[in-house]
Amino acid sequence: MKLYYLQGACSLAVHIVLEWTGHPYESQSMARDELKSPEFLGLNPSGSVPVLRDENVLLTQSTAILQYLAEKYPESHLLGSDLIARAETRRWLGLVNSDVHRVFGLFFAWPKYVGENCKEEFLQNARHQLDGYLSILNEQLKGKDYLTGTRSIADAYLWVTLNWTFFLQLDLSAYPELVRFHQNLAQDAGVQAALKQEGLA
Ligand SMILES: N[C@@H](CCC(=O)N[C@@H](CS)C(=O)NCC(=O)O)C(=O)O
Repeated sequence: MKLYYLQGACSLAVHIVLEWTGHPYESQSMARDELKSPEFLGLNPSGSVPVLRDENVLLTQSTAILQYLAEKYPESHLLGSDLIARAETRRWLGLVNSDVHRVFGLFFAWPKYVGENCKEEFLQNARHQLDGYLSILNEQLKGKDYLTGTRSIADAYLWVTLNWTFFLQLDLSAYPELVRFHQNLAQDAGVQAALKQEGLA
């Protein structure tokens, strides 16, 4: 099993989940420009991470990879124990991947969308969208340590996206449950190990 990752990117969620499964794996750090090399485009034509190779299985897309790992290692209990619990995990995973991650992408890549003259308004609108999602997540975490009540693949992904707020200097203080969630999970042994692997701790 081998993970291709970019330091601190969404692939860190896969790195954390690989640690949570406790099974051996390899990981390969990629430089951003290497993602567009012919070799890497052969693995993922989108030129993005994460990419996971597991013998003859080659997977892209964070949600597919995370669910693959959770299903491959059911003893890790990272997806949910019954139909409803699994649907709940996928619901939060979907919100983090399709909505939260997408909006963070606007902060990281705003020059792809607007010129310097529109930057401020664009980022204000992005912040407004992000706040909508953060409010929902903050509410969901009230009285819980994890999104669905028990640790799942969705938590790893949420943790990684919240980590980006530090890099982007986005204030999270209006969301005390998210701050608590981020601080608690930062102490998790699997999170610590994945950060260390990526040279971030
Ligand atoms: N929909 C994809 C998005 C993957 C993605 O956006 N990866 C980013 C890192 S978070 C990336 O590789 N960016 C490099 C680039 O686009 O040049 C997924 O969920 O895996």
